Amino acid sequence: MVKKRYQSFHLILLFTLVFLITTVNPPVHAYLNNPNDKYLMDQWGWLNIYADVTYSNGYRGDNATIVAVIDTGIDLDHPDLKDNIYTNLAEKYGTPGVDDDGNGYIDDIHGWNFVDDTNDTSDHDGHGSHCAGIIAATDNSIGICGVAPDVQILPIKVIETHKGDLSNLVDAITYACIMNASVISMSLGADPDEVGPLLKNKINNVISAAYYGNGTVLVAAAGNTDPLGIEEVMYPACNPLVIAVGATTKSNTKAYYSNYGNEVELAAPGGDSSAAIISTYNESNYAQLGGTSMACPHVSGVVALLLQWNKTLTPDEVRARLNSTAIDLGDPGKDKYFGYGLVNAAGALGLPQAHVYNPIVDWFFRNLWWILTLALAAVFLIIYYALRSKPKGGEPAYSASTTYDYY
Ligand SMILES: [Ca+2]
Ligand SMILES: [Ca+2]
Ligand SMILES: [Ca+2]
Ligand SMILES: [Ca+2]
Repeated sequence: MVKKRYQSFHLILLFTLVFLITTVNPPVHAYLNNPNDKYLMDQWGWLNIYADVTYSNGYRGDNATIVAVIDTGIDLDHPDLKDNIYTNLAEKYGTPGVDDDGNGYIDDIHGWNFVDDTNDTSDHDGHGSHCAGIIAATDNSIGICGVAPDVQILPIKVIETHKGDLSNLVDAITYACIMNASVISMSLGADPDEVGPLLKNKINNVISAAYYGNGTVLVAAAGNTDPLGIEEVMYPACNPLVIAVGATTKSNTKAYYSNYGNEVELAAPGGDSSAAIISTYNESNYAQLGGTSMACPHVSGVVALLLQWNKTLTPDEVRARLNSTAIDLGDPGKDKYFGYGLVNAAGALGLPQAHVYNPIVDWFFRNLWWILTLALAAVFLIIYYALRSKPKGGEPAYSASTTYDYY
């Protein structure tokens, strides 16, 4: 009788637990003032640059700030990106086939595609979507959270997949300025020796116009060809008006592939095969990628935060601020591997360089519901066993007939 009751009790407990685990979708508790995005625990790049500090202090980017991502386009329907993609309202509510805002581009609702010269900026590669997510993936409990999750991303497509024509950069940078982008993020580049002088001159001119004329901050990837052993920074990163970004690993060492040279201005998380960078990918996916392409948007995101902190900063002032607050790595002072050092979101905004986010604590917060459920089951079990072993009535436990079997 007792044995039967004992068995059914365990079965009920087991079925209750299985029922809860399979049917209940418990609420996710944000850990203190941190984002509750699902993969935040894996976003070591976000953490290494102290984006947790800026986020918890309310610096998430000004919604009026436009960051142009010149790349392979962006997954416009991605649930973690769609709300942060710039929408040209004059074109959205305008007449199809008519350049409603008179900027020279017909129906440019979400940026422009300079590969096909159309308004279709969707991403068929994933690279552009990945870079965009590092800057501004939405703070919405799903996927990841960007460095500046409240800014708007302007997709400018210059590459279909893998390779593009550098000449598209002239119109792409000009377009970003027409659309009043505050930051231009370029996770692309070419060997400076292979860019013809005429084209280089044209691109240099539009970079100067963006920098001095529009006050736009330009950021570009240093390149991923260090294994070739050549001291060289890719173009346009090597242009003195562009912030050239090298890549670091999870432990803040130089990523083996990251190009180096005197033009490297800052370093940022780019990852390697042991720990890559997680971000949004095309077709509503997420992917782990590594490269200076991933380092560049970390800096672009911090620039956006800095412009929320002080809107009046010129590109020169932005760079001075980023460089003076960077976390020095490698040889003391500026060096050709890390530039001024690892970009530092907290330091740049005058905030304490003390993490408010810990992935292990976050794990406990996220699994609080299950931890409490299992703890409750354990308490039930303990009470059950305590009651079961307790003697009934006033008789001593050993007065049962079994006691006499000894003789
Ligand atoms: Ca237009
Ligand atoms: Ca139109
Ligand atoms: Ca998200
Ligand atoms: Ca250094």
